[in-house]
Amino acid sequence: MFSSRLPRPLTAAEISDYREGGAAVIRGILAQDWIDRMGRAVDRILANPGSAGIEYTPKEKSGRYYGDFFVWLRDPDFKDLMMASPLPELAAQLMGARRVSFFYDQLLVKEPGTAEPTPLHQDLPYWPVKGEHIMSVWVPFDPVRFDSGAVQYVYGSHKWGKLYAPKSFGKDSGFAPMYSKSGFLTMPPETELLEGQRVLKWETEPGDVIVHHPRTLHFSHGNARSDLRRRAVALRYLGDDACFDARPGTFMENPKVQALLPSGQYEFKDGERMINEAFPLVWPRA
Ligand SMILES: O=C(O)CCC(=O)C(=O)O
Repeated sequence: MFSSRLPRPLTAAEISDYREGGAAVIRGILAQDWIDRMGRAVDRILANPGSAGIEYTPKEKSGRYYGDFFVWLRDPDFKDLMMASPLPELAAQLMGARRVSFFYDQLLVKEPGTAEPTPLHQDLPYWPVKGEHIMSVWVPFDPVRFDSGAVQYVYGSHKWGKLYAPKSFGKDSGFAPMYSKSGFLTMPPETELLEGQRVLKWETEPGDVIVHHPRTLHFSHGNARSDLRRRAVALRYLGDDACFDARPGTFMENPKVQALLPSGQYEFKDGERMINEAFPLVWPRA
């Protein structure tokens, strides 16, 4: 039986680490049966990439950095993870939200020997959403080590009051035309931005998750290990004050992403709460 409830109450320290630092590790949240089931589900997707799936690793190079979006709309295991696992309750408690809806899932796999990094970025500029109750839960299905692609987060950067223009994760991913319209600040060179900053990073075991705020700057290196895969999915949840932001230049303008959604389900008015078949209410449970 796959548990749908949190195995323990969150601690006050976990909640304040998330709110103050903009990222926190929450250990021992998913039982092994969820991990085994999702490991198999991820491998199915890797063997049968989606129509919006992106190979960030060029063909001639070693390893594989694969990304995909809205996998839950075609895979029942991804759907159960975002909806029927302990994660909606976790998101509600960390955000302090009464009602939580699901925005989308993003699969992010770095196979052994993958050089491609994930560039330093904040999530919010990529998304047509605004508000404070917006949260990502990064769920790894393999042990993650610092040299296998652990994600790193700039402490407190969600409170800097700055948003930097989105960057494409891969050169040929098809998103560059959208992002050039965003109008946000151009990010200074990464070394300059990271100089003197406290950077949070954690090695994790399957069952642990990492949560981060949509304005937190984060990045990861490639997977330099030959013995460890790094399969993970980032689940994006929206709470009480999150709503549609009609500004131009977001990833949902990409026709390949729109084609994943039931017709018209990505059209909202500015300021409207995004709840429909494609963005379902997941907490409290029906
Ligand atoms: O998995 C990674 O390398 C990056 C994760 C990320 O950017 C995210 O969860 O928003």
